[in-house]
Amino acid sequence: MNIHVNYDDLIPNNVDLSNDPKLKRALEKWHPGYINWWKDMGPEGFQTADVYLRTAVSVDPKGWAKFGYVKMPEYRWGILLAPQVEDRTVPFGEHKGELAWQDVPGEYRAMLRRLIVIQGDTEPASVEQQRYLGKTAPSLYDMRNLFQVNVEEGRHLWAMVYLLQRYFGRDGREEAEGLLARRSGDADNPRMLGAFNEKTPDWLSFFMFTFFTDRDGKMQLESLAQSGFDPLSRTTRFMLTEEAHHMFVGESGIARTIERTCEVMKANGIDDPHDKERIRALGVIDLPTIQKKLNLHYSLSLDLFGSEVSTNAANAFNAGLKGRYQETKIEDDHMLRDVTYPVLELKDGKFVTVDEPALAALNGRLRDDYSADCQKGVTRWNKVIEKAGVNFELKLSHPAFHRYIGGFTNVYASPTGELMDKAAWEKRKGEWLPNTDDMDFIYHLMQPEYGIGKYANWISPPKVGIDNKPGDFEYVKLA
Ligand code: BYC
Ligand code: FE
Ligand code: FE
Repeated sequence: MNIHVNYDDLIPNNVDLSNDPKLKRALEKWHPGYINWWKDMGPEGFQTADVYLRTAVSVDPKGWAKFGYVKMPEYRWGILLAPQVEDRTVPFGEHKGELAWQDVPGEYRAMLRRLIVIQGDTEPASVEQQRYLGKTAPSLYDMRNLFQVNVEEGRHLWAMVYLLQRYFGRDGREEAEGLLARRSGDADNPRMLGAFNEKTPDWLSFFMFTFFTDRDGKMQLESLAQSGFDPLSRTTRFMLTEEAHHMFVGESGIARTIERTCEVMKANGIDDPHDKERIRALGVIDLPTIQKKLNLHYSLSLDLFGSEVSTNAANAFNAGLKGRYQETKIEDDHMLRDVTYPVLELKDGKFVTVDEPALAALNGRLRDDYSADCQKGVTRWNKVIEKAGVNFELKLSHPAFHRYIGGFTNVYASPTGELMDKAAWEKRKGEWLPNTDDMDFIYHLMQPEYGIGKYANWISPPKVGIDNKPGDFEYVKLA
């Protein structure tokens, strides 16, 4: 197995591309369109800057990345698969125990292609959503992290396009074109999933997005990493190594914002976290506004799990294409015959837990695993608040709050799960989600800070630099 990557090819890879001329040609044909897309839809205004980026140069867990200054359009987006596990078998579903597939199983072709296309579609969508954020970066450190996330999402698109071009022939090539043609938020040709057509208008949203929405990415990639289709398993396994940094950017970004708010409150003798006027006047973000952004991005991300009870999910599991989170660590038959899973549902105006067939409830289960993972980060944020001696607690909103997909669609609930009618909800939604006043405040607050080693007033510096660089390191050399 190739641990090391061939960097001589136009497209760096560990899939022996030079010995597959047909695939090589197909990818090289797609490449210019990708670069055009990056230049049109990638980070606006910074394409000629030198950015201190990590590039994947190996799939060896002990040392897979190298750091150096790169102009983003010259980033080496490569095709990297985690090493093949010898004699790997399908870990779940009707084919459990059979040798994992090295080619697309004909009967599941359409289902598999759909999963890959949906996964692929989210990657460029997020780059599009984040394209203006460089203009308001709170520091060069943060700007660099934004661009790191962006180039890696670009690489994740390559990962899915490789699968489409390598394993799906003509319709795979058409889907690969479609991935460059759709646009986040476009009225005529939008991205496929709801949250990827929303705006990421400011850095608070960016941090929430990388915490909550990239974490959906983690959960979905973990499920696909279990796949009996071995190339999908291997490519998503390597994507997960990059994903950890994206969630770090979100979690630490919010933690630094909270830390700074609490620090400024203390220094000015403000004890009441709800004293919005005074806190905002000091140029930091009040904690209730952070809670509103949390409510927004968490609820949008919950929609990404699809319906809690879903035949699509059952079919993908039965087929051996998409497993559960940490499937191989779960102790059961991995077939889910005659077992149930408790799903929160609304029945006769009350929230009740219903035992649904476990196969049908796979999306609900993954969403629960996701919520538990989110809660760990929120608990760490609350420690920052507690340590500062401020009396405030951030909370994940109730799963029925602000939902457009699944069993809670058209349900009107507050973030604590209090039910009401639509009119009452509409009247109060500005208490729970960022309203125009909040958005105006954030918009005016977020002015760029491009000084070396300097940070905008609303956010604390990080504890350590990227690649152990010192505090005065020039992460982005602006052209
Ligand atoms: N928006 O049975 P259902 C990431 C559609 S994020 C719009 O409820 P299913 C990243 C669904 O397509 C990870 N439509 O759900 C993060 C279906 O339509 P059709 C992305 C939606 O199919 C940050 C119908 O509703 N990867 O990587 O079991 C930055 C009924 O579907 C939505 C994946 O999602 C929605 N939210 O589950 C960068 C993995 N939800 O086919 C990157 C691949 C559902 O009837 N995708 N629908 O027309 C999947 O596993 C599944 O497609 C889903 C949906 C989990 C998304
Ligand atoms: Fe990604
Ligand atoms: Fe990501």
